[in-house]
Amino acid sequence: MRLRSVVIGLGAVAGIVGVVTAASWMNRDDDPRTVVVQMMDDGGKFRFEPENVEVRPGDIVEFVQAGSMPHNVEFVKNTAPAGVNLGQRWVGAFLTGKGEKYTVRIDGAFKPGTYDYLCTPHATLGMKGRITVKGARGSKAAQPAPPVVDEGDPSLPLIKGVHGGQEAKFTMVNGVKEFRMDVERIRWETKPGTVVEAWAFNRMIPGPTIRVNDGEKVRIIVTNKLPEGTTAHWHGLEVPNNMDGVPGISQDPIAPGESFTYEFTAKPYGTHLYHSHFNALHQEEHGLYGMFIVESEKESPELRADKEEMMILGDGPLGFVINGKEFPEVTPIQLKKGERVRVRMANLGGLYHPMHLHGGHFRVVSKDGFDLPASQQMNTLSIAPGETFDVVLQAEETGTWLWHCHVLSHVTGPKDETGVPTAAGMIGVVQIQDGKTQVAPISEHKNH
Ligand SMILES: [Cu+2]
Repeated sequence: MRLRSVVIGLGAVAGIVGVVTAASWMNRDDDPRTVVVQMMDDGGKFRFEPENVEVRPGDIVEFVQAGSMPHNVEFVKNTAPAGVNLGQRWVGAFLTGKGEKYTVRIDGAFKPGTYDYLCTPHATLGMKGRITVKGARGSKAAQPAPPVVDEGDPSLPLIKGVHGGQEAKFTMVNGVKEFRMDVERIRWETKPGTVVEAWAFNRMIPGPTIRVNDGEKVRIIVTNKLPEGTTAHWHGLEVPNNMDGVPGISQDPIAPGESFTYEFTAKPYGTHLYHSHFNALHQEEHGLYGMFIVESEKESPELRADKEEMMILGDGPLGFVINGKEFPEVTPIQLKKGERVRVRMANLGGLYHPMHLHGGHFRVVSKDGFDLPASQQMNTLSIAPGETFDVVLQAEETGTWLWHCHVLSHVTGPKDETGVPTAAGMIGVVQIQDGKTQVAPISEHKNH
């Protein structure tokens, strides 16, 4: 079988030439094809041309840089058919020079179905596209996708059924609260049937929640069990410059097998974070992050609540996750009617997420740990990467209420057997019980 080249999007003339060559007429329909998609940005119109292509197993899609800005191809993970593992191909490299190519072979990893993709920096400007993979040539129906995704090196520890962000254990050593954090590669279950390669503090995502008091002395011994360097950055905390975890500036990266001791006085009080600051696009998005809470009596009385929860958003190679889990595995916030909950929210992904609550409102009291001059009632709070918010919610109406990201591609999964996309990804749930009324189980939310 020869490879036939069908060029699309090079303009009308080139397109016709591509299709009308003598060789292509002589090809049978079951020959593999190369489909070209151009990455364009002329006239301020950021786009893939053509935006939609249909391919079959064995075909090749070539993304060709035809613009003046760097572009890449990022497949939107949870819109791919169930069971798909594109491995390293979820996110392609940035193409800078005209004519540079990112070649995607439609091999067995591409189950039949649709694959939405975007250019990471220009998605919000509309630079998105779709590949529809049809069944193999000669086969009548698409194969059903297998239900299980298992990615990552099988020799890595498999961490299943574990919830992240558990309170970090410490020992008191001469008045200093001492924590130990091991940084390691693992395989992490984001929901039943989906396991992804992750990089984690103490084998959980988010990493353990560090909770200390304002002005307390803390020591965190970070041991690097990764195959590459790492550092830990204390995000939002006032630390001495040499404790800031910035490679090249405040320290050398912690080499594989080595440890580094971070020591500082915890301040200011509020909701803060920690995360890797080395190869961060890879390390942080694979799960090397957690919450660093500094408690104080001086906090706004508006934050007083019966319960406390956290909502750490992540995206990238783990999928669209809340506290390291995808819907329906995200732990619901369970409240009794009348109860008040404080939710510490943070975004450690690479995209912004407008988090919308159904059926009620929450009050935003603090940002980045600092009390706002006036708290504000909201039902949708957009959280950019690196931001934290403290919000309080009063449980008023009995029921199962969604609290989800309103970027719809972050909450939409593969189609079910009826052809309707499923609920997936960044969907949290608040369940308010009054002890009398039956509320719907979370699993009832099937199509978003
Ligand atoms: Cu989102």
